Formats: sequence, structure tokens, C-alpha cells
Amino acid sequence: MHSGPLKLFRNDTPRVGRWLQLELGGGSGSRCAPHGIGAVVECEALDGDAVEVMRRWVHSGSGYQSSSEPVVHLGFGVGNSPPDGSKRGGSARVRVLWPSGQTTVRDGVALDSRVAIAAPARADVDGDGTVGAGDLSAIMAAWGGMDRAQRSVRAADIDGDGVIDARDVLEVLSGWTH
Ligand SMILES: [Ca+2]
Ligand SMILES: [Ca+2]
Repeated sequence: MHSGPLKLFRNDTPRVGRWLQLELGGGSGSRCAPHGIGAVVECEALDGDAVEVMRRWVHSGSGYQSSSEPVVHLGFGVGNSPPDGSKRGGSARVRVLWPSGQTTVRDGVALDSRVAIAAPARADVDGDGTVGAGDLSAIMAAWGGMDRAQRSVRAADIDGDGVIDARDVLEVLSGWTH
């Protein structure tokens, strides 16, 4: 019922699993929507010999006139934490597949932590955090490409005009960081 009183529910069950919270950036300076909306997160959690893989599409508006917190919360069962909630080791390899076609990879992210991952700068085609020769190479590899279903083509079309040409090269040169 939409007219009933508000209720607050709290989950008091013991925390035995592992978790990771990702605050995805976006907006100005990038080619991505705020909070990473539209991105896909792939996460490989490792704890000792245990491995768990998870894939999550980042979206909004899952409830009636509402939305969940814009933080990607992943829960894992790998190497369960002791019931007292004390932390153990374990890390994750996180890949963020941005809607622009760019990709960010983070290795060694500690489990049971919250990390911020900013969307790559506009001209950071290969998503390595800098704008430079690697991005020119990525543009050359996709030169003239028109198949926007290919992530490498979308990433290389920095100005989004549908072709990969000298104007995209100029975007790299004007954003050059090293
Ligand atoms: Ca780059
Ligand atoms: Ca272009």
C-alpha cells in the first residue's frame, strides 16, 4: 500500500559474509553518468584458496518513486568472516566497464572496505588513469571503426561523433598528461 505509514526495517542477523562497496564516479570531466549509472562491475574476490566472481549492472530506480543508495554493494561468501565481525585478509580484482567503452581495472582491493573509483577522463581511452601514448595507440587500433557495439570503438570515439578520426587524436593531444 502506498498510503500506509513509513516503516524502518533493520537487519540484525550476524555478519558472516565478506563485502565490498564501490563508489563510482562520473559526470564532469568524464564521458559517464554520475554514480557510474549504466556501467557493469565485474569483481573477483580472493581469500586464501577461495574465489568468487560477481557481475553487477549499475542502475537506478529499482523501487517505486525511489532508488537505492548509489553505492555498489557486493556481498561474498568467500572465506566467511568470524561471527564477531573481525576482519580477515582477502582482496578483490575489480573491473568497471563504463558505458563509454572505457575500462578501469583495480587489483588488490581489500575486502570489507569501501573504495571510490572515478570514471576515466574523456581522452583516457584505455582507462589507465593518464592521457598519453597508450590512448593514441588505442585510437589507431580502432581507426575508422563504425561498430559501436565494440567497446574499443566506443572508447576511441572520444567526441562521440560516430567516427574515429583526427578529431579524436586532437582530444588526446589537448588532454595529454604525460
Ligand atoms: Ca590512458
Ligand atoms: Ca570521433
